[in-house]
Amino acid sequence: MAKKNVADLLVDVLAGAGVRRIYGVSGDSLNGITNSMHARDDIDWVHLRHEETAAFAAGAEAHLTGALAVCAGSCGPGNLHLINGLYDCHRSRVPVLAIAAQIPSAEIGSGYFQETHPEHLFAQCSHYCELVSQPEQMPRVLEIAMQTAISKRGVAVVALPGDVALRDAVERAPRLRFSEPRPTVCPSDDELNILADLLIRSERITILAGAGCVGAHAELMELAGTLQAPIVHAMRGKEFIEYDNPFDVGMTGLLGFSSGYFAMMNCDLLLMIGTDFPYQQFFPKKATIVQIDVRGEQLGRRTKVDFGFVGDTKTTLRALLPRLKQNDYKAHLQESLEHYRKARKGLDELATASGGTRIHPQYVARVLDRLAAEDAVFTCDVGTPTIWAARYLTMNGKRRMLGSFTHGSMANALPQAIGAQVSQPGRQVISMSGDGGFAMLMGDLLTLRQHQLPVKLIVFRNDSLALVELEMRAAGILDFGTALHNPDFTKIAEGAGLLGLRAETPDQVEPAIAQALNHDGPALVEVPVPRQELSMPPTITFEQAKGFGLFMMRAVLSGRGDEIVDLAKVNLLR
Ligand SMILES: Cc1cc2nc3c(=O)[nH]c(=O)nc-3n(C[C@H](O)[C@H](O)[C@H](O)COP(=O)(O)OP(=O)(O)OC[C@H]3O[C@@H](n4cnc5c(N)ncnc54)[C@H](O)[C@@H]3O)c2cc1C
Ligand SMILES: Cc1ncc(C[n+]2csc(CCOP(=O)(O)OP(=O)(O)O)c2C)c(N)n1
Ligand SMILES: [Mg+2]
Repeated sequence: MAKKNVADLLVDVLAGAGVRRIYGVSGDSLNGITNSMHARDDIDWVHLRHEETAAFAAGAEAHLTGALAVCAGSCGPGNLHLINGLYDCHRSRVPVLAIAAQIPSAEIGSGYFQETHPEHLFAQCSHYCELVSQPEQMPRVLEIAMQTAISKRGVAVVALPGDVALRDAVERAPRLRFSEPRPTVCPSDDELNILADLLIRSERITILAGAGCVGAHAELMELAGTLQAPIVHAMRGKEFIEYDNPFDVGMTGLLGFSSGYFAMMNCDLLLMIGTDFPYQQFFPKKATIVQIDVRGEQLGRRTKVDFGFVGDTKTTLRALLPRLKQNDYKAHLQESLEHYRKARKGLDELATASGGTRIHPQYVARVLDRLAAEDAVFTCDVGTPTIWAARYLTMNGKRRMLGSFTHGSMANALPQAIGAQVSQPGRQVISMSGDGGFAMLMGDLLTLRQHQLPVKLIVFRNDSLALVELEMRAAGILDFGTALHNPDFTKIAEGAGLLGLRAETPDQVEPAIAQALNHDGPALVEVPVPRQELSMPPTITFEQAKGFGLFMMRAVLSGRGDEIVDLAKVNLLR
C-alpha cells in the first residue's frame, strides 16, 4: 500500500465525513493538502480570491445544508484573512472547520517569515483551536475539531505546519464512524406543568420566535392557535416562521414593523422561543417573560426573564401542547393582526414604481421577490439591503435568506452567494449587494466566471454608506466619510465576464432583473437608488426626532442646502 502522509489522512477523514469541498487560497504551507486533493474526485478545492470570502462561503454552505463546511488559509496572512468571515460563522452558530496552515514547525517561536500564532488569533472566534505538531495527533485532533464544530455549532480550527502535513502518517484511517447524533431535549414534566399553568392563566400572550424554531413550524402554529397569540419573529427566524402563518405580525426592532413592536409591548406574557433577539429596548418592561431555548446559557441574556426552560422547540412544544387549554380571549390577536395589516400596507405603498425617475429600493426588492424562483437563495449585505430583504422578501418554506445578521459585517452577500451557489449548483442564488459592501470584496467577482457560478448580483447603488449615514443623522451627527465615488459597475461586471445591466428608471427595473434571472450565467444589475431613502423605525423616539432636526440645522449651517431639498423630496414622495 502506498505511504500516506498527514495531509492525505486529513483529506481522507474530511471526505469520509461527507465534506465535498474546501474553500480557500493556496500557499506553500498548504501544498501538502492541495496536493493530496489533486488526484481525488470526491473532494474539490474551491479556489477563491480572498480568504475572507472562503470563510463566508463555507458559512453559507453550512447554513444551507446544516452540515460541516471547510475553509483553509495558508500560514500567517493567509489564515489571518479568514478571521472576519469565521467570526460571522461562529456567531451565527454554523459548523465550520478552518484549516490554518502554519510556518515550518522548527521555526515556531523565532519570529520567522509570516509567523503568527493561530491558537491565539482564532481563540475568540472558535470553540476549539489546536496546533498539530506531530503526526501522531492526526486524525484525533482533526476529529475532535470536527466533532466540536458540529456538536457545539460554530467554528473549530486546526493549525497545521506545512512540514508536518508532509510527514508520514502514523494512523491509516478515520477513527470515528458514527453519523451525527440528534438528541431531543425537553424540560422535565414538572417544568412543563408550570409552563402550561402559566400559559393557561394568561390572556394577552405574544410569541417572539427566532431561528431556533427551525423544523417546528407546525407545532408553533398549533401553539399560537391554542394561545391566540400573535407571532413576532426575530430576523434570523424569518425564513422558518413567516410563511403560511396566520398569526404573523412581522418583525420588531429598528428595521421592524410597528405591529411587531406593539404586539410585544402590549402583552401580559411574552413567550420567547428559540431566539436571541439582541435589542433590550424592544422588550416589554411589565409583562411576564418566559423563555425556551435549547442552550441554558441563552436564558435571560437579552431581557429579564421570569421563567426559563431548556428544550428544543419541536420536542418542547410537542410535550407542552396536550397540557394546554384553548385561550378564549381573542382581542389581543385580532388587534395585533389588524395593526399588522395596516403596517404591511404602509410598507407596500413604499414599494412602487411611482416617484418619477427615482427608483425606490423597496420597489427593486419587491420586483426581485416577485420574479425570483420558488426556492431561491437570497443573500443581503449589511447596510440598507438588509432592510429591504427583511421587509420585502417573501419566504415560503423553500426560499432561504442569509445575511451577516449576528456579526453584522459588511461585504457578506457576494461571498455567501458564492458558497450557496457552489454547494447548491441547480439553485437560483441572488445577492442583494450594497455598493459599499460589494466593492469591499469585489475581487471575488472574478470567482463567478472562474467557477462558472450563475449568481445574480443586484447592486443597490446609492453612492454612499447609506445605513451609516442614516445612523449619523439619527444621532444628530453631520455625516462624514460616507460618500462613495463609484465606477460604472456594469463595465466592471462585463470586464469580469458577467452580463452587466443597469436600470436607469423605474420602468427598466423589471426587465433588467428578469433578463438577469433568465441569463444562463452570472449577471450583475446596477440600480441607482436615492441616497436618503429613509427607513423609519417603528416608533420614533423623541431623541431620534431631535437628532434629525439637528442634522437639518447642521447641514444648513454647513451650506449643504441641496441635500436637505433631496431629503425633503424623498419624504414628500413617500
Ligand atoms: C443592520 C442590521 C439590522 C438588524 N436589525 C434587526 C431588527 O430590527 N430586528 C431583528 O429582529 N433583527 C435585526 N437584526 C438581526 C439581529 O442582529 C439578530 O441577528 C436577530 O434578531 C437574531 O435572530 P434570531 O433570534 O432568530 O436568531 P439567533 O440569534 O440565531 O438565535 C437563535 C436562538 O435559538 C436557539 N436555538 C437554536 N436551535 C434551537 C432549537 N432547536 N430549539 C430551541 N432553541 C434553539 C439558539 O440557542 C439561540 O439562542 C439586524 C441585523 C443587522 C445586520
Ligand atoms: C466590515 C465592516 N465595516 C464597517 C461597517 C459599518 N457599516 C455598517 S453598514 C455600512 C454601510 C454599508 O454600505 P453599503 O454596502 O453601500 O450599503 P447601504 O447602506 O449604502 O445600502 C457600514 C460602513 C460594518 N458593519 N462592517
Ligand atoms: Mg451604499
